[in-house]
Parts: sequence; C-alpha cells; structure tokens
Amino acid sequence: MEKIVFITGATSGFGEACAHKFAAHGYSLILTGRRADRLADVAGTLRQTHGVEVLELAFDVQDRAAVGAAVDGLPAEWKEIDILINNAGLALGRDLFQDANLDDWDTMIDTNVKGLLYVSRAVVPMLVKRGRGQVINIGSVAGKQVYERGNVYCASKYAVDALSKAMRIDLLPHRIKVTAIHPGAAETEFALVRMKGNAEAAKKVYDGYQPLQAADVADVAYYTATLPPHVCINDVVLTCTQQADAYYFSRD
Ligand code: NDP
Ligand code: 8X3
Repeated sequence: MEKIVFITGATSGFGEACAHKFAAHGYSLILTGRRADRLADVAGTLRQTHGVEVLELAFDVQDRAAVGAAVDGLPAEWKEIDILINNAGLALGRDLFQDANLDDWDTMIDTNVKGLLYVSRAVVPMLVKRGRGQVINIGSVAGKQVYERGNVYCASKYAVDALSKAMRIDLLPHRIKVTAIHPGAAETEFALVRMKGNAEAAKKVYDGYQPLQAADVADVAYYTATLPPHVCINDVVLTCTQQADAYYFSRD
C-alpha cells in the first residue's frame, strides 16, 4: 500500500481537488462525504485516471457513532494513515446575528467543529500509534477575521484555528505535523450551499474578481505534505490576488 491520505468532504471543492492532487502523486485515498453516488463517481475517476487505490466511506461527520463505526471498520491495511485532511464543512446563511436561523447555527457548529473533532479523535490515535503523520485542517480567512453576517460561521472557523494550535501542542511529543490552511474566497459549491441553492445569489459572491480555485488550495495542501520530516508549516493564509483579507476586495 502506498502512503494513505484520509480526506473528509471529498465529493466536491477542495476535498475533491486534494484527492486528485494526492492521487496524481500515487497516494492511496480514503474519501468521505455524505453523497455516496458522488463519492463513487470521484473514486471511479481517480482509479481510472491515476490507477490508485481508493476506499470510499459515506457518512455524516455530525454523526459521532457513524464516524466511529466508519473509522473503526477500516481494514487493517487502511489504518496505516499518513495524512488526515479535515476539510468537510460549510456555511449556511448570511444573516445578522439577531435574525439568524438556529438550525443553521447548529449545523455549522456540528459540522465544522464537532465533525472535525469526531473525525480527528477517531483517526489521530492511528497516527500516534505510528509515531508520524500530518493533520491538515481547512480553516478560513473567516477564522482570522470576523465580518458582518459571518457570526457563527466565523466562530466555527476560529474554533478550527484554535483546535489546530491545540492539536499541534498535544501531538508534539509524537512528532505529528499539524497544518492549518486558511483560504479566502474560492469558487466551489460553498457559495451555493451558503445561499441555500440560490444560484443567482451564489454567483454574486464572485462578482468582479477572480477567486481562488479548488486546485490552488490542493496545491498548497500537497506542498505542506511534501516537506522534509523536520519541517512543519503550521499556518497558511491564502487569498486570490484581488482579496486582502476577509473584508477587503479590489473588484473590477
Ligand atoms: P464544497 O461545498 O464544494 O465542499 C464541501 C464538502 O464538505 C463536500 O464534499 C461535502 O460533501 C462535505 N460536507 C459538508 N457537510 C458534511 C457533513 N455533514 N458530513 C460529511 N461531509 C460533509 O465547499 P468547499 O470545498 O469550498 O469547502 C471545503 C472546506 O473549505 C469547508 O470547511 C469550508 O468551510 C472551507 N472554506 C471554503 C472556502 C470557499 O470560499 N470555498 C474558503 C475558506 C474555507 P457532502 O455534501 O457529499 O457530504
Ligand atoms: C469561506 C470564505 O470569506 O466566505 O470560508 O468566509 S468567506
């Protein structure tokens, strides 16, 4: 078995792009997401294009029991995980704090924070056992700076930032790298999900500037995974050239 990367949220966007990037370099892949049909499509394409081994696990990261069962149920050879990419996540809505939908808040916290915790708690002991490996957490510029109508999404990504720091400290004796990657606006299904299927509103998110593409983020993730064993990139913030931070854009 080649090196193994475990990627959450591999049915679209950054996760799918990471799957392609690591597959192109011969990694074996454990791919997860809720949409089993999409997962099967992505896995099939990767096997065909790169001839790599792919194991699909369809589960909801919000479901603690399902996460535990999926990871525990991995065949022994697939438990030799080298890299965990905690990518599954979402934003829901762009409401003012006082108007926001409580279900949206629950879903963002349950997915972006608790989901990341459940998956990490299940997978990280496997890295500890091997005494090496890397965790890559996908945060956001929203985890570095709060913006209007970002409230709980920003809070969930601040939590990812804090948890990345916490994991890096606690995993230090085990020589496990922990890298947090914080992208700015990127063209994926993210905006469509945030705008709850309103394609017009989603398109407007990218008006007047050239956003990051999923492959840009995958390139950075892969770069952090290819450094010598003694080098760890702790924290990366990347934006498109027309974005300075979570707030400032230079639109055409
Ligand atoms: P996409 O919507 O394209 O992809 C999100 C992925 O997360 C999908 O594969 C989806 O799979 C998975 N996912 C969502 N909820 C769950 C769940 N409950 N259980 C399992 N999987 C889930 O968006 P992106 O690729 O853009 O987003 C990836 C990450 O990047 C997120 O954490 C997001 O917050 C972050 N991010 C995005 C930015 C952007 O502008 N695009 C910028 C900065 C950070 P499925 O629906 O099949 O379950
Ligand atoms: C996604 C980027 O700016 O919409 O995390 O919060 S932003």
